Parts: sequence; C-alpha cells; structure tokens
Amino acid sequence: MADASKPNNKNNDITDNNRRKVLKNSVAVGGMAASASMPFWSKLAMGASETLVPFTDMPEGYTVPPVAPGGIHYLDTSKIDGFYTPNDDFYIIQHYNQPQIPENEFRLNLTGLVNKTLSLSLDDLRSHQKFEIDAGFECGGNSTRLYQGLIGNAHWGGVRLVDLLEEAGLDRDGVEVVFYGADKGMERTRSDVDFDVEQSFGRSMHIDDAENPDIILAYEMNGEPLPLFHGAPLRLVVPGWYGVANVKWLTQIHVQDSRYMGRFMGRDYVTLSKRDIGGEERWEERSVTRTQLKSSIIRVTENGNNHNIMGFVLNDGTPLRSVEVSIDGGAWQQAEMDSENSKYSWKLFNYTWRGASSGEHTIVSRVTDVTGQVQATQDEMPEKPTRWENYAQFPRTVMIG
Ligand SMILES: Nc1nc2c(c(=O)[nH]1)N[C@H]1C(S)=C(S)[C@@H](COP(=O)(O)O)O[C@H]1N2
Ligand SMILES: [Mo]
Repeated sequence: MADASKPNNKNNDITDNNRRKVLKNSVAVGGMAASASMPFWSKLAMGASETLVPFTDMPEGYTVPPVAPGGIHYLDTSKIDGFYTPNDDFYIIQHYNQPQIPENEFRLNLTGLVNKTLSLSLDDLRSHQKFEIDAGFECGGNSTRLYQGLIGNAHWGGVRLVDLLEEAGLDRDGVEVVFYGADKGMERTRSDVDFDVEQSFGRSMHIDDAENPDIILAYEMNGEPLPLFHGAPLRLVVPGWYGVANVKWLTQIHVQDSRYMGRFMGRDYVTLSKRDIGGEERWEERSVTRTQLKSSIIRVTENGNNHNIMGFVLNDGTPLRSVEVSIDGGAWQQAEMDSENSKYSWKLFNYTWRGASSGEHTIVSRVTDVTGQVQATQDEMPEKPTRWENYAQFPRTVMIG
C-alpha cells in the first residue's frame, strides 16, 4: 500500500470525463490484490455494449436536483463513472451560509495555547511545503433514502496541519484543537437561555488526533482551486472521518485546554446508541468522528451475458480483508478492487455476475477489515435512534430483462 504519510506527488491526470489511465500504480488494499488483469473503468465504463440496469428500489427516472447556490447537493450514485468525483458534482452540505471570502482579505489564524500565534495569507500557505492526498468521505447523515448520495472522493492539495502546529509550537497544556469556519448562524445554545447567540460552524478534535500527518488544510480539490461551495479558499480534510469534520471556509484554529462543546460536536452530529460501557449497558452520546466500516452497491451494468455489480467502501483507513457480494441470499462471493484505491480514498469494487436469470434479484455487499470487523446487517446494528452513521448492509433490487 502507498504510504499515505509521505507527500503524494503523483501526477494528477484527471480528464474531463473523469476516466482514468489505469494500471499506473497497482495498489493492494490490506493484502487484497487489486485486479490487474483488466482495467477497472474500461471494463465498467459504459461503452456501446454496456447498459445501465435499473434498480427497482429507485423510482423510475430518478434524478437529482442541479447544484444551486445555498442548497445541498447529492449524487445519483447509479451514475458514478470515475474514481474521482468531479468538483461540480461532489455533494454539498452546509448548515449556515456559503461565505465568499475575498482572497486578499483571507487569513488563517492559529491561536490559543501555542508558543507563537500565526496569521497566514493564502500566499503564505502556498509557500509552505505542498502535500497531496486522496480522500473520500460521506456525510454522517448519509442515507439509503438518497441511495447513499452524500458521498464523494477527491484528490486534495494543501498544507499539512501538523506542519502549522509545529510552526506555532504547542504548549504542553493544549488538549483540544478547535477549527472554526467563516460561516455563522444564530443558535439557541441552552435550554435555560431564552435568546439566540451568533456562532460560527466549529468542530474539534483531541490534539493527538490533530497530529495525524495525513490531515490537510486544502486549497486545491482535484487539481483546481477549492470551489466556493466546498469551502474556498481553505478547508480542513480529516481523512478517515465523516464529512462533518472537514470544516469549510476555515479561518481559525484554536488550541485550548478544555473540551469544545459547540453545536456540531456536542448537540448535533451526536449519535445516541445503546452500548456496553465497561460491563454496563448504557445509552451513550458520542460525537460523529471516525467513519464506520461500510460498503454499498451503487451501480449495475449489463455487458453481454455478464453483469457488473459496482459499489464503494468507506471506512477510517483500516486496511480491508474482503469485500463480498451475495445474490438472492446465496453464498458470499469475492469482489475485485479498483487498483486506484488507497488508504483514505473511497474503495471501489466490482463483482462480475455471470449468467443472471431474468427477473428481479436482491443483491447486497459486505466488507470486512483486517481486524475481523464485519459490516453489520440492519438487524445486527446497535439500537441507535439517532439518524447518524448509517453503515448497515444495504440490499438493493434489480430487474434483469
Ligand atoms: N464551515 C462549515 N464546514 C462544514 C459544514 C458547514 O456547515 N460549515 N458542513 C460539514 C458537513 S456536515 C459535511 S457532510 C461536509 C460536506 O462537505 P462538502 O460540502 O464539500 O461535500 O462539510 C462539513 N464542513
Ligand atoms: Mo454532514
């Protein structure tokens, strides 16, 4: 596997239609050999001979609304046709506004328990050593109702967070690193306060997590300047964490000695689930942080007598042991992995389904990581009344003509 802790300087040859040159770098995922026999996308890319097979769990003619300023956007996952999500189709979620920050006014301030406060312009950031990494993520609120549409995978370019933390010099009392966006909203913060106060979008993490050398302050997305809707000019990307951690329109990083408790850490994006806490069964409230192990089928195509069943895996970066597909409740069959998959990218897989009979079929995938953790079925999921972290197996239905 590529060492994601080293700068990734591979050439980025994303083309308009987002098809990729293949077999460039054969990356195995956690010992699982990627198929090198047949280029992944040239096998799946919809050529003249290949047609999309409709899912019967999707309404006929399913389409997604176009990208609109201020709105949210999600993908029609059955139409994903490349390893990288194009910038103009990458899903969009923001909880306040989409602030437009003039480049010459932009500053990133690093404050709090540091030896030296930093205030950096975009040029200052660009003059730091550049770091590039592939990372895919999904919204912690992604759902089967959108056929998993709140997902994306991109190549990010920018500065390592750890380089700036080192430059500022961490004070020994620092415990928590808080990331503030420039977008703001009015919030009723406590049940015992009867007025709203203005708050910025904010997220935090323990200082040990913040020192992960793969975390990037990104000013580029897929080789282009970071687009407005994705947080221009600078956003945080925390590989292996849910989308909410990736603070857009990032303007301040603050190191403090106490727990940050803003809305998106302490009230929203909080999973309530029943868990064994040291032998006691308790209802636990937990911030949405690391991505839970998940796979899903998103696209089926027909090619002669064969069908290609394609899907994605997202997780926290733990290497995978297997991705399997089951048809109509039959035995689990190994899928092949895209050779472009890397530690924190989404991991695309394909299963070649031979001799499918006509009629409706149920197909489902499951992923297992090297620690032996297996993706749960819906029935095996912990009791979890909140809507965050939908990582259960997702059975789909297709009609074979
Ligand atoms: N400043 C700011 N950053 C934010 C948000 C936001 O509302 N404001 N939303 C978060 C959430 S919930 C998600 S899922 C991702 C979405 O990133 P994207 O719109 O680039 O896909 O951004 C995160 N970063
Ligand atoms: Mo999200």
